Amino acid sequence: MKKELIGNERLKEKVLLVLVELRRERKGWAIEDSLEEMKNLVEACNGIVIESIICKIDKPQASILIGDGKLEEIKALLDANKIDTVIFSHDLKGSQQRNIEEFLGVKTIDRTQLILDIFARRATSLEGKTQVELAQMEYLLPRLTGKGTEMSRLGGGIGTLGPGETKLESDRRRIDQKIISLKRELASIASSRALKRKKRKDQGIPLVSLVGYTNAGKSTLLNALSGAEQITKDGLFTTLDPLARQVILPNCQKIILSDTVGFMNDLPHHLVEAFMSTLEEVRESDLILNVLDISNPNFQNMYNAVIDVLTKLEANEKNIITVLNKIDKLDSEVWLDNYKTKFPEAVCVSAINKKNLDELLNMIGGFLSSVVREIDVNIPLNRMDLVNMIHKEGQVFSVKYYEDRINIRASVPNHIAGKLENIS
Ligand SMILES: Nc1nc2c(ncn2[C@@H]2O[C@H](COP(=O)(O)OP(=O)(O)OP(=O)(O)O)[C@@H](O)[C@H]2O)c(=O)[nH]1
Ligand SMILES: [Mg+2]
Repeated sequence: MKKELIGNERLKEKVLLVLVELRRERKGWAIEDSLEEMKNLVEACNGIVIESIICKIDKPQASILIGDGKLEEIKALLDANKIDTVIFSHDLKGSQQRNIEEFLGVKTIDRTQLILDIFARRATSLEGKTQVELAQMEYLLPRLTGKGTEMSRLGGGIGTLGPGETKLESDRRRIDQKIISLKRELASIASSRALKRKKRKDQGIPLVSLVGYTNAGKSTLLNALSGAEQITKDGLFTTLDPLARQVILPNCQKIILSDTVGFMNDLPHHLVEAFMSTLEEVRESDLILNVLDISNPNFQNMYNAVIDVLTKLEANEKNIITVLNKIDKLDSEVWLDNYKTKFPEAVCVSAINKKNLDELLNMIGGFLSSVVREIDVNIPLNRMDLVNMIHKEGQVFSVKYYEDRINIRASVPNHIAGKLENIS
């Protein structure tokens, strides 16, 4: 499985992938799909996979995870290919990582570290950076055992040790403190986010969240529906920071459409936890659009992975519309028959070609019709406050002025409609 390098590929960090398959942990992902995804993850870190090796094991070995023979095989490949880094698809315990690194003599990391690295590269906002740093610290803490001097770069330094305290204890203490302060920062960001959400809720504008596997086309869809200019790219985890935009549906109803971080199979749990304040948007939304790249042969596993994350977020019971995206990449005869039977409730779109977006918008309107109500009310002339409220909170279709009243036809949130029931 060796790759020949061309052009600027020569400048990239050269990686050997070790794909570990624990026989009892098999989850329906074909080994080629896992390999493809690992390669994309490496690419997202500006690396290039030169060699890959598959290890099928029954039980992890405590000291080196895989068998001695395989490790020898890896060492031989390293020597022959000038490889910089070895990446394991399976999580490594701190001691395993150290033992393997010592034996191989090159940097060795696991999939979680790789994903954390991508997130660290992509984070731009204060919230994103804080979330990633928290996930990194949580990952590091249990792996500190015996790492001694290497950890000193994390902070502190000469003169920071208490009397009789070991390096390891002080490192651990520093990281613990850092975790506490990061959590505090995130809590304050989360509360200001919650405040904004409440304000929006009070206004009665429904929140619709885009979720889906990374690279499914969520940001492209947000741009197509709202005219936003969210960055889109063929690659993993392009979006980390949420972005919300107002969209007006064909029935004149306003909604807020929000884009967020992509999901992935076996997303490191520290990351999911650290990104909770961002993902809270999903949990609080009135409707979820689950965007699926139907042109990817592995779409079923990707769909399952997204449902798993939604379940972790306790958002799987919400109203969900499945959006099968990238239909332009399919042979039309095939997708119509095959995919429509798999996802009968889904809407098929091409975000990039803006195809079938009206159907999607109408569907959103249909789902949200329980959140808003159409009204036809007569308001006394001395209640201009109500007229203003309808203008502010809803979509006004017509206003007619009479001698003794104002007639308004509009679509307003249910609670506003309730306030107007006994007027006139
Ligand atoms: N052919 C085709 N490509 C699409 C379509 N929608 C999105 N893409 C492409 O798919 C790639 C990923 O799109 P994004 O919108 O960045 O995907 P995302 O879901 O936001 O990805 P993350 O932010 O990484 O989670 C880009 O290269 C898009 O141009 C589509 O309908 N058809
Ligand atoms: Mg995106």
